[in-house]
Amino acid sequence: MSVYRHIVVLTGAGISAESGLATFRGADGLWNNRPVEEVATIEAFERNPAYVHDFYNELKPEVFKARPNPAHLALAKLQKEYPGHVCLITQNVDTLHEKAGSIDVCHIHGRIDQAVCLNCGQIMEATGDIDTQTACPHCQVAGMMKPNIVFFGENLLDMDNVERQLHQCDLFLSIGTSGIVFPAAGFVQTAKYVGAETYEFNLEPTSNNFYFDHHIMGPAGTTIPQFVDKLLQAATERKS
Ligand code: BV8
Repeated sequence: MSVYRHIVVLTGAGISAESGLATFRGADGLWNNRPVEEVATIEAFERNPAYVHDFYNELKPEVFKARPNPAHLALAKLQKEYPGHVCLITQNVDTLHEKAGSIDVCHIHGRIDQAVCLNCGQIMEATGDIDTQTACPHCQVAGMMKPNIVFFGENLLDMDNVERQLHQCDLFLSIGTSGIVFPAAGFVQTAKYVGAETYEFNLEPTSNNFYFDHHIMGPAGTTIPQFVDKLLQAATERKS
């Protein structure tokens, strides 16, 4: 196992599965009983904001109840103890990485505990329900609040930072994502292009698996702690 200067980690819904949160495209998929077109597209929000607000308001209690699992905890440990830089990018709108102790988590698809005012642009905490009548606490305008979640057809958040991180990385780990949604599914190509070693952690090979040097199959709650221990072990041996 080498020692790396700059590790970039991309996580998807699969890393939160063992915390009891549904993934999007699995058998218990979040989208299964609600066509994604009705919920997570900017057109759906413009057409029927009340329906989209209801969907996310209903989702909040179970997301906030969930606890980080060993995969989240191992990544937080890696960030704390690894001698190189560890950048954590997530497609997930839950905050289980933060609850596990991770810092500077890059939420490219937003966060379910936040809302954004479409009138003044202010992003704020929103752990309670928001709806079409909610007034913005910043500009007081009502009816312009939106979950701070990136819907299909919207640009991702923090992409300048993501591009910078990817262009510096020498190790890229993709954990619990089906590799279907772009541009996140293309991050591994950038990592490959700059010469990084690439690992995919999943229960099964994904549509993206051609770009990965290594495939570690199994539940992330098992495979990630094992892999993090190997990375830390190699760094310790290098030091001694
Ligand atoms: C954009 C927010 C520019 C809601 C989400 C044609 C080709 C290419 C691209 C496109 C295209 N047509 C349209 C596009 C662009 C579109 C896109 O990619 N569409 C796809 C479906 C083809 N992308 C966009 O629109 C993005 N924006 O491109 O901006 C633009 C601007 C204007 C017009 C056009 C383009 C915006 C994308 C963000 C959309 N929002 N979510 C919410 O989260 O509630 S996406 C949604 O999918 C979630 O964020 C989720 O994170 C993301 C990816 O899903 P995964 O995390 O991978 O989850 P999934 O269930 O799929 O897979 C779970 C995996 O875990 C599985 O592989 C499973 O095996 C594994 N697993 C399960 N358990 C475990 C496990 N692994 C390990 N351990 C376990 N225990």
